[in-house]
Amino acid sequence: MDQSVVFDDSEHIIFGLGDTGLSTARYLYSKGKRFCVYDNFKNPPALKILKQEMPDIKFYSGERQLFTINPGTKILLSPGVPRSDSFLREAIEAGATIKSDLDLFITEVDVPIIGITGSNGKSTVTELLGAMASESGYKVAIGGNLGPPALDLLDTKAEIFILELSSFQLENSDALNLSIATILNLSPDHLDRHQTMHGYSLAKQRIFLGCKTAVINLDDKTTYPNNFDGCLIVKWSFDEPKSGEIGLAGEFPNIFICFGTKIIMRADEIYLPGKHNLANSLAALTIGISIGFSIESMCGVLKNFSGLAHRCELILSKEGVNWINDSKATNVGATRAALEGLGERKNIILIAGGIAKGANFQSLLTPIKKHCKKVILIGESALKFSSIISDDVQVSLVTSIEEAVKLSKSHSSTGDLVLLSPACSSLDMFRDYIDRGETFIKAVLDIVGVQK
Ligand code: UMA
Ligand code: ADP
Repeated sequence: MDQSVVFDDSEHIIFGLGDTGLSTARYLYSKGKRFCVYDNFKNPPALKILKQEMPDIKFYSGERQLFTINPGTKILLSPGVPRSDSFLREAIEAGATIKSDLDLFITEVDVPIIGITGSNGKSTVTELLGAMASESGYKVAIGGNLGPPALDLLDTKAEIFILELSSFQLENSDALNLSIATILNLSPDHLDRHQTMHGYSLAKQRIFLGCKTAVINLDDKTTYPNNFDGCLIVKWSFDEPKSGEIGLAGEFPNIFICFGTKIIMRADEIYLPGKHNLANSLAALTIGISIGFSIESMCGVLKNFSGLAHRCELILSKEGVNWINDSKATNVGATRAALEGLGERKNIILIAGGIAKGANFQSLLTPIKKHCKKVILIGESALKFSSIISDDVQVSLVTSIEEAVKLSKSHSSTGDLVLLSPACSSLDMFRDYIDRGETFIKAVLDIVGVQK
């Protein structure tokens, strides 16, 4: 630890120098504000860039007991830093207030900002809606939790901003007064950070603070605002819609998406597979209609949008077996959606496991029993995960993705589906979910071979 005495009376302290911290530093620097940067690590990812671009800005790490925190100091907190951090607690006790990059962002924007949160589907809906806005003729910028950070979007001069917002970001933000805010769904995630589902839900609920319109899923009460606070409520569901709502009508296989009594399109024309993507599509349509996007353009997007990498992505079909990369399934809700959306009879070999983030796997018991012929587990949670799987499903524990792919190859036959959908975060074995997905793709192509 550096023992030199540090006195810093900066008006703002940026805490955390990753993507968010760097975007915040660039913003404050461009405004000529007095600020410094603090990080628990001596060499955080963006330090080199900070030193190059803003050589006069002070960076501190580890000197916290020598720091002068004045009442009124604003800590611009990176989403990855938990509230339990001891420097943060000391700072709050000394009278500092916590703000987020989003609090700064909204002061600069006078066009509509749409905020999207939920446990799953945020990135998909954000991208879908971005494409819908573009097709409807708007200059749109998208970012937030899926990157780039919000403040990096300011230069785009967009007519609409669409932000994916995580519970971590919302926890740090004041009322964002969004034009449209939505919680898509809620299932256990990040319980290691928020402790309980109640705590997690309260963080998500902050998206509605001061919003003009709240978009809710009528089938899921966890998506309703706790306090209506005078905002307009717009609704979607899988049921037949009332006037002003989006929903479904008709009998299988002729199911139609309707806006009130008006038919918009056939549900089976949506390109993305699975019931969860039907939900995502209805949410995106409801937001789009609320803001005035062209219905025709939005339907065109839904018919062609092929989805994002690492989300139920087909990477190889060989000898009747489909190999699917769903590495972005970092919680049980996402893996459940993949099993229910893609599974038929017991034809899935599931590769799962990693860091459970405080969740238990109980809600996967039924879909695994129904759809999986085999489960292959990796990572920190493998033993805990295996304990919930019933005896009639074969389970193997392995130590690498490559081993999991080899085992899947030897157990699969025509009509099967090998699905990497971990229900866990990847950080025990990989850099991130992208690294995990790419490792899987490489192993499949190396071990199973390319398509003939
Ligand atoms: N740090 C500390 N102490 C800590 C934790 C972190 O000093 O206790 C420092 C580290 O040096 C770290 C820096 O703070 O490098 C920044 O940390 P950060 O984790 O907030 O990272 P950013 O690079 O700013 O990325 C954040 C989001 N990360 C998290 O929420 C953990 C990114 O979402 C987001 O893309 C980015 O802002 C831009 O908005 C990632 C994520 O995993 C993809 N999000 C979670 C999720 O999707 O489930 C919520
Ligand atoms: P997020 O940004 O919330 O993590 P993504 O769109 O990146 O959401 O998808 C993450 C994972 O969740 C993927 O495995 C995807 O298949 C799954 N998923 C997407 N939409 C939903 C939904 N509405 N309900 C449940 N799972 C979903």
